[in-house]
Amino acid sequence: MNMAVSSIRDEKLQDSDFFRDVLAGLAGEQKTLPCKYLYDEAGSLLFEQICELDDYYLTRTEAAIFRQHITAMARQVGPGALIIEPGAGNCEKVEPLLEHLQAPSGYYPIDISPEILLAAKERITARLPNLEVIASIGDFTQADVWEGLKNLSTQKRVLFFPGSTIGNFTPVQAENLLGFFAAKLGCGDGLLIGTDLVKDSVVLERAYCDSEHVTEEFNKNILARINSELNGNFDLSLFAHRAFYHPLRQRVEMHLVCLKSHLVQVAGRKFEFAEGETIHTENSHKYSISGFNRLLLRAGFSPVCHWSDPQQHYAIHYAQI
Ligand code: AVI
Repeated sequence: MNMAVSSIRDEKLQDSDFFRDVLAGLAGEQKTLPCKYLYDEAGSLLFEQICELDDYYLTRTEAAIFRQHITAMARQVGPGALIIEPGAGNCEKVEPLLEHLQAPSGYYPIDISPEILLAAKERITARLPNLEVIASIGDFTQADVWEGLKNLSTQKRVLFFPGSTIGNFTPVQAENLLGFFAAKLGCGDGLLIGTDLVKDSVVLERAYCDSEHVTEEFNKNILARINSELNGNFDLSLFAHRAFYHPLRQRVEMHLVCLKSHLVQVAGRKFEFAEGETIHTENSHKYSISGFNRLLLRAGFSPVCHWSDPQQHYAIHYAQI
């Protein structure tokens, strides 16, 4: 590569959130990396594999709750509703709900990936030709992707946020995010949201330290991403995957443990790693029903009801403004 091209590339790189967040995260006393960066193309594929694992009970438990209670959920949402889904991805989870709703006025999925969202829109339109699907491309934490809602008239808006995604935010961040969602809704509008419940630590730790080591690969992939996108030289064999339940914080923490003291370079910056030191890569918060109800209230929602599985591993809550 000639010097001019490489300096343009470096400038672009230094302008990215990924660059800034990684350098700031590795410079802290407790090294951290924001979990949203686990999901590049390889990471997203690995996460899909995690969802299929026997040890990872969350996805299949949530799907079973939807299957069993979909009629009651559709009744709770009510007729003529517009369903809004932040971070919709391939929109697979919402389909059974859309099919069971009485005369929904539309579906408004928001996602950063145009390819995945537009393919999903085609699939849903083929299956439900009378449903208006308005795909909004972008980051759901930014105001612009919500603009399209202003032109849509509807009897009621219901936000759909499954997958225990809320668990990857700290309780304060979760309260702020739900408050941000609440501000997009009006009186009588609703929220249908999935949360993983507090439970036995053995079950929790097995879900995040699976016997097939897919979560290990998912966790280490963030280092591979830094190597390829930020010119890093992480040796993945010098890091081990660790995930444990922290009962006081009610969360599973995911870390990468350094196995031997060494120096790592990222985008020309040097970072020292001591043996045993960790990079904290993800939190996955678990809630009790009452704890989550309190969070909903603080964010401006009134809890209405919830549905759970027989083992009380997971819950889907309905709340309204
Ligand atoms: C996306 N999120 C809800 C997953 C979770 O369970 O916190 C991410 C994940 N991390 C490791 N395994 C799955």
